[in-house]
Amino acid sequence: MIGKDVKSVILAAALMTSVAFSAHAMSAEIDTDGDGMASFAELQVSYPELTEEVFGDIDTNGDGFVDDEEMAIAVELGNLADPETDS
Ligand SMILES: [Ca+2]
Ligand SMILES: [Ca+2]
Repeated sequence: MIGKDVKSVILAAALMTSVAFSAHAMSAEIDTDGDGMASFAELQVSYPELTEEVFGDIDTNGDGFVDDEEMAIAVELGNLADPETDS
């Protein structure tokens, strides 16, 4: 199930990279459904130790999703590791 989805995720990532060329904090690895926002479940895949409490801190406008801006702020504040910096 996951293996089948990987190709479409990679395709979506390539598309998103070409379209959204501005400062794009949201990684396609996190945003697996490609809606441009990370749900708690999506974030937990990349950040298994993420708690709902921390998620609530990150989701500053409280809509239940972390958008690009909130993601960037969270990385800046150290609430989340920078997904781009994997080394
Ligand atoms: Ca999403
Ligand atoms: Ca939000």
